[in-house]
Amino acid sequence: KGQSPRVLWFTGLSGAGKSTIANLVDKRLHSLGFHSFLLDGDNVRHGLNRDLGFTPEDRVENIRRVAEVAKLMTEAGLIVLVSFISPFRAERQMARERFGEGEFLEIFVDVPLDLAEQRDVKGLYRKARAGQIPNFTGIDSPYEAPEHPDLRLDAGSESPERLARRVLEKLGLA
Ligand code: GGZ
Repeated sequence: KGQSPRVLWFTGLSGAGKSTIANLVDKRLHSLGFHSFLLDGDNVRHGLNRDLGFTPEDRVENIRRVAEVAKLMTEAGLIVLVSFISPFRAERQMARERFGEGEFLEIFVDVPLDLAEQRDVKGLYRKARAGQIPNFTGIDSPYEAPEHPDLRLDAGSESPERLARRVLEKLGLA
């Protein structure tokens, strides 16, 4: 306790593959007998945080609540995977500070904006460019890339499967 990661905090642009990679890692952790849980937009933004949108203030509050929930879950003994854009350095730092040394792993799912936009898996970038989604990260809302992430994943050129494996290697589990 106090040394091994309890929180795997994935950060990166929309469409970078955060949740895909986090899901693969989560499944693998389960099959290895770990009790883990994935927090992402699907299970948090539709419930606990459904009062929040995408203004800078709302994103700050979104991440604050997510960090607090992650803290509670680690206290309950879970390994928590967190998958949100979490665009601001200050909030990621704030989240890190809730945990002990070595317990928090910041994982930067790094994809060039133009590639995320080209892939546009959900058609959101196109809508954002058309002015239909205000405050879209990378278009008219900033993304502050981590300067010293614990792990950087090159999502521009490697598959989610490979990148999930890199996370497990980092944990000493692959
Ligand atoms: C960014 C948005 C926006 C705006 C809706 N900007 O690719 P997705 O769809 O599934 O993931 C994105 C998700 C981002 O929510 P987060 O809670 O991760 O953001 S933050 O950490 O900044 O609070 C995207 C969708 O929500 N989405 N509007 N304006 N992404």
